[in-house]
Amino acid sequence: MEKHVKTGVVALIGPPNVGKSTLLNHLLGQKISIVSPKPQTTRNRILGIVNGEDHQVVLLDTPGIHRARSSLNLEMVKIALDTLSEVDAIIFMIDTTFPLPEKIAVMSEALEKAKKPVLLLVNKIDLSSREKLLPILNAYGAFFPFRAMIPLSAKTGDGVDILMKELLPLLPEGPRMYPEDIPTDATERFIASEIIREKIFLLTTQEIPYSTAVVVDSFKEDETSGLITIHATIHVEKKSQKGIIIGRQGAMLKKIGQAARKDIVELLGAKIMLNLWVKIRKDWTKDGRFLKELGLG
Ligand SMILES: Nc1nc2c(ncn2[C@@H]2O[C@H](COP(=O)(O)OP(=O)(O)OP(=O)(O)O)[C@@H](O)[C@H]2O)c(=O)[nH]1
Ligand SMILES: [Mg+2]
Repeated sequence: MEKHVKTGVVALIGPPNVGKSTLLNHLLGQKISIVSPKPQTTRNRILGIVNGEDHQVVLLDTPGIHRARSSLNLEMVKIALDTLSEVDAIIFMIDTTFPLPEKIAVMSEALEKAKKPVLLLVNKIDLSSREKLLPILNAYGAFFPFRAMIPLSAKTGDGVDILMKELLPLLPEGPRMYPEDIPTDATERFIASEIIREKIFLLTTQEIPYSTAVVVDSFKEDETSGLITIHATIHVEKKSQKGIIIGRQGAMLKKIGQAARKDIVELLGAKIMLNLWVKIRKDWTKDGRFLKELGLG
């Protein structure tokens, strides 16, 4: 009989930009979920499988919960809140700069409704002093019956051992749900499109990252040479945005392509040929059919 371990599904939720995806990557020991200093980087639910001698945690990274207006953002928040119904435990993450809990009534309602054990993580302690933590822990502790409140740094890993120590007792025992050598259920195609999107988040400003979606149109490996050729389209909402993404004499598109290619090479451990196109897809952020194609809604 297969060995039983602590195993369950855990949602990683919280406001945008607090470090949810950084934590997922840290726990996986590799980059699966994209990260940027801009809010609303993650748009889909990203599944990461964290394996240990005595555990397998299926961690669901989600888009940051915020007051959404556009169809795209409403879908993102819905994805985050919907995960709460299908998990064994919830990790609710804030960071040390985050405002006090009264400001996030939407989330307390969602946490109460879920009726699952919830851990509070206060991330980015590497940026803050111990004295600043105490009022945050007091305020959040009065706001919701968290099973534990854990200060940590997803970047340095400080406190992550305590998180695992508090999390594992909340999970049932059973056989592993996934083989031990796969870190995610996301396809290489999808991760490649996300890496390209991350470079756009890192290299462009203002509304550009939020007006951009990336679709991998083809992904082909040459059997003999091992070369993987990827064709991807960067969709923007209007002409001016297309000009910015392409840049002067194609300089911006080249920069995005080079940075993305480097990461994709690292991820796949193969030679990569990356071809990028930019297309105007008017008002795609409101186009339900296209959002569905992107796995949103
Ligand atoms: N100093 C410091 N920075 C961190 C830490 N964790 C994350 N960051 C930074 O915070 C920013 C946001 O990190 P993400 O992991 O993208 O945050 P997120 O919560 O997934 O954001 P959304 O996907 O937009 O909801 C990035 O610039 C990270 O490098 C940390 O522990 N310490
Ligand atoms: Mg994220």
